[in-house]
Amino acid sequence: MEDQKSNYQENIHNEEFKLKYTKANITYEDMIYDSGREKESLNGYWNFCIDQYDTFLRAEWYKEESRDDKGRDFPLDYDFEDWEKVFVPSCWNTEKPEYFYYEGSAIYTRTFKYINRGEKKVFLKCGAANYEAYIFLNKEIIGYHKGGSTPMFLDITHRVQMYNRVTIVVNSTRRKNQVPANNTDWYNYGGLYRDVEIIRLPEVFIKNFNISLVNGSNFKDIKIKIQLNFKINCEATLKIPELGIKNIISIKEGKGYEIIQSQPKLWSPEDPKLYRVEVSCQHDVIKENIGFREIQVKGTDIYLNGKEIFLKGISCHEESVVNGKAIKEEEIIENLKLAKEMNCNYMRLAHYPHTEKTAKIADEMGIMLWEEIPVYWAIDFDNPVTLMDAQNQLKELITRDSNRASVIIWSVGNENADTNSRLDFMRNLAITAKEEDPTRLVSAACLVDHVENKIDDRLADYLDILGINEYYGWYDPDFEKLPSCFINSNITKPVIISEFGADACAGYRGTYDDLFTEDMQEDIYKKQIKTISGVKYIKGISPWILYDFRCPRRHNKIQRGYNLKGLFSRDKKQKKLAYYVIQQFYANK
Ligand code: GCB
Repeated sequence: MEDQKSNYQENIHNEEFKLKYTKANITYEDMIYDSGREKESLNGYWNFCIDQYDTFLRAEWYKEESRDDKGRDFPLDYDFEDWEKVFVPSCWNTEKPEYFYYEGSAIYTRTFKYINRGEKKVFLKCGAANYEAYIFLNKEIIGYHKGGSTPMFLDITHRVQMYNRVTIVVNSTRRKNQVPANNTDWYNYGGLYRDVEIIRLPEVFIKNFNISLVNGSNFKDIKIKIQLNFKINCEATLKIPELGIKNIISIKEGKGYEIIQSQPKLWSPEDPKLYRVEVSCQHDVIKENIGFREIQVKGTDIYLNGKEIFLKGISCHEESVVNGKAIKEEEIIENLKLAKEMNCNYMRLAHYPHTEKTAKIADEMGIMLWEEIPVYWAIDFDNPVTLMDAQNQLKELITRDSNRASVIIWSVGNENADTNSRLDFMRNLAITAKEEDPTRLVSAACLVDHVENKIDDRLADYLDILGINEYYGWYDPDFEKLPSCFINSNITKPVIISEFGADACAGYRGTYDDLFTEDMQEDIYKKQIKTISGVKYIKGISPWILYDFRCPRRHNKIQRGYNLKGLFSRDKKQKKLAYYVIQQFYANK
């Protein structure tokens, strides 16, 4: 390092160039509660440049140095203002054909003006950037974030000026030690694909708050937890006008906790009642709409508000043909509407945290949700750094959505081989989820034990609900194994069939035995439904999947880069035959 320093052009020789940036790591601990607050949007056109060799980071372009110490100009390899403009939020893959397959670093930069309006704190929020984000403000690194689907918050109070340049380097490279790792069955979109915003706050503000029914209180107790940014003693106020609630909550060392008796009308998919909730402390106020409901398991049953339920679900990726992962609000509403029309009461948001907008809209529309972190397939389970990353993504997700009534399940992973190191890793996550949020259920989508042909995953001991993915009739054409698998299994908890399905090209017809036809998909759905209906411990299903999605692993003449297990075509314009099987099944359930 010393040698390199004395060398002309250090940056081209230093392969440890990332170290000084990754030290600025930001995590769930840096999050602030931003829902129900006023924000200013930095969305819109940003200057953009693909940075294949990471030269921005290596050569410290953020410093914008253009002269040596004697005042002589040297040539620069960048020109922020001259770069092309791309819209934020978006995925670069869908912005231009030549970026479609690009994985690596890209630079987003823009300027903004800021004048203080009396606020004491200023935060920058970025909803998500896949996978790493290096955030710079006014020639300084201000944060580094790992995890492609959760938000990051940066306190810029002491760095924001009247004229500002914000630059975010996003790196979408897949790596063995990341979560997810190298291999997934979905497209690896890169980009700054969720909202970028500025939040102005007073000196003392509500860093986090959580409000929910107390489990087992007969729906009569509401508990509220408040955390301030300072460890001070003071008072906060909770108002829920429709319930006649106006309570003072005493805050000790920055924390407040109170149980309030009330009998709210309960949130449910049939009647997604939300209350206007207002929490304030000194000069800070949060106002948002929140629902109250209780979700529990007893034996092999699931209860919503004390009533036994069956989760009539569908799985869904966060994707659209046009926008990739940067799906728009209209698209989220469309997806939830399609699910409702199919008589669903539940959706599995696979395989990573979807935007917080989805849970908000699901709160309003009345759809229960399974939310998941991307501990998917082969993960570096022995690596403590990978575990920290997964833990952090889980905590960021839980913190973000903890007041969404629609969210009933946190899932800690999908289809991971049942090894000792995986068990340690995922047990850890399941315990974390429970500790962070005892009011919801913890699950994971597990594999069937194919050797013994039974459901027998050691992780089950740490889960409230066992998710099972099975593709009998499709990957395993011997459908008869499914009924025997259910008979062979010794089950003491509710089971959800978190996936089953088959590929079908919309409009492609044939016999029940012709692969990739709608007819074969329909036949498999009929057999699945018939078998599953007869199994008492199965308390929900989320077939794979609402609509076809991009997948770099699928290249036969029918797939052409798409996973075709959707009940709708990729543009959601065509319904496949299996759609009606599910719609009917749910109507009768
Ligand atoms: C699975 C995975 C899902 C895949 C699906 C498939 O088990 O969980 O991500 O897309 O199978 O189509 O093979």
